[in-house]
Amino acid sequence: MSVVEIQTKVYEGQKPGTSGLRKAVKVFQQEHYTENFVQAILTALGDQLTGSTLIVGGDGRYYVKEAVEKIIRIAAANGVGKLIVGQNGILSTPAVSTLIRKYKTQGGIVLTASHNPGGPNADFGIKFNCDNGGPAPDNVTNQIYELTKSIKSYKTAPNINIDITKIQTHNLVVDGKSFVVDIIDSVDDYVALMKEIFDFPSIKTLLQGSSSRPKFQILIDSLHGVTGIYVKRIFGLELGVDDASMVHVEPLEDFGGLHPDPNLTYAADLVNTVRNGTHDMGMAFDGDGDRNMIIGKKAFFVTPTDSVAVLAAHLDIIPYFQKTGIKGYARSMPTGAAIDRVAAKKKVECFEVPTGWKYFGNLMDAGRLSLCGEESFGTGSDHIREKDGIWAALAWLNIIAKLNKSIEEILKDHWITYGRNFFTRYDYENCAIEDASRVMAEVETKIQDPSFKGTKLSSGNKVYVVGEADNYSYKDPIDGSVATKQGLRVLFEDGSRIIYRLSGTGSSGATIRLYVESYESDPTTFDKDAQEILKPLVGIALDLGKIKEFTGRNAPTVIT
Ligand code: VG1
Ligand code: CO
Repeated sequence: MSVVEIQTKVYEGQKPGTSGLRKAVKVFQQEHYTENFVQAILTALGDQLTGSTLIVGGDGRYYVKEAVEKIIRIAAANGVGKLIVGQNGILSTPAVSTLIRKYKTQGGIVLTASHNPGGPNADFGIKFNCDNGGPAPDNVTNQIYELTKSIKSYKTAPNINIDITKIQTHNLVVDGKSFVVDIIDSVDDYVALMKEIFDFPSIKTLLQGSSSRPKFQILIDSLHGVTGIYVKRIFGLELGVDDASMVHVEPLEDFGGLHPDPNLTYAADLVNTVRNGTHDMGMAFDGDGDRNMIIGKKAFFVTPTDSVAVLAAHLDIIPYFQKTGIKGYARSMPTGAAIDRVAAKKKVECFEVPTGWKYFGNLMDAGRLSLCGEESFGTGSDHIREKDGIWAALAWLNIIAKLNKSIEEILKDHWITYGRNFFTRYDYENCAIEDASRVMAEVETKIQDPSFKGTKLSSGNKVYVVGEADNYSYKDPIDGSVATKQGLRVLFEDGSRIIYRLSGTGSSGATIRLYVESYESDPTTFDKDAQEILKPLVGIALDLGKIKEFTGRNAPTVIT
């Protein structure tokens, strides 16, 4: 097999966002566009590149197969020693992280736009994960981006044709050097890891029922994303869940037209079925399998903020943490602070990091973090370096099996012990970039005024006093790196918070995210609806950013 060098031109805007490069499929399909970015990833590996092993796989969306084919050829031509590729190009994001760690590779390339829709007219994405299994940190993605700005050519071995549908090892010689492509089962290694972490026998007893307790009925919705194949193996084969309880479990290139984002809006089917049915628990996952939504009987909603806090409170039930100990907790900045209260009570270290899983990795590598979460339906632990949807569902089941309580009872007990952090997020998707920028500028100007601190803001009969306000920046406690401009924060004296951010995962336009949180210790409030409790604060937030005026929107696209 011979190598050729292809001349190319620079494409503007190949800057990775919160989680990799995400653009419309049509953008990736432009001549040399995908190749340029892949070459930049490989070049950025520097000394590690020659003879390296990399994992390659994606969420099964449209264009994954084409991209895998291109990566195989470009990797071969650049002196990579071995690629481990999921069958049909399919690997969930948590599975890629698992494989990088298990086979101690130099990293992996994840082909996904995660929760963004798929298909020829929707989105695609490419993300690089480093040798710890986690998304590349800012210094690496910046380096990749710099390389894309000056690229003149890329190398490829155009005659390589590998059948990625069959599990098989291909030994090639490229330019006189050995090059191996190992097509592997997409699920095996991940399942093995889950079985080491959790108490599968007791989860199985819970799901099958026993003489002392009826079957705990679950309904799983994979939204036609990648988790379908993992769900069928783990819940179907290993845990004996019947087919009718697992829906949308065939990965499809366009997710069957669904928006593979597990929230109350896009997983409405699941929510309605559970609301009207007899299920004890419903769960949904996103396109690439790193997000999860958990609901209880009659669709009792568990916010991601509460979910990670409840897991934190009961983490010692899970066999993995009995072995490793509980090293620390963390959440992303906009995530509600419920887990902080658990950490304080249990005297465990707790960190706040910017949005995006890449910020948790250093803490985990340094042995200071066991469990973390994001309000965006991301929950995970140091078993890998990505958030992990199926892991979160299994963690809940393991805890339910032990506590022998319903999800609602577990939550209510939690609030009695710790109080309740009411939380909501408003997303204004696909706004004009100028409109979204005006909202952010409006808030930033206001909060930078020295007199803003101490201001009383009111809505209805509620008055909130501003304690602090800033544009959030974070210094990594391990390597000292600093991330600035991570979101505008208004922190009130009573602990309530309003946060404004622009999304870094969209492929066009701008999405404003507004996060609102308030803490209540009065048990008479616990049963109240979050929207009702947070209404005054939301009103203040909308006014402060003049959101209606600048965006022309009367309501957000998604409320969580
Ligand atoms: C969103 C979420 C963030 C998450 C990121 C990647 O980012 O807010 O918490 O880490 O998506 O998730 P942004 O910049 O759009 O707010 V995934 O499942 O799309 O990889
Ligand atoms: Co995802």
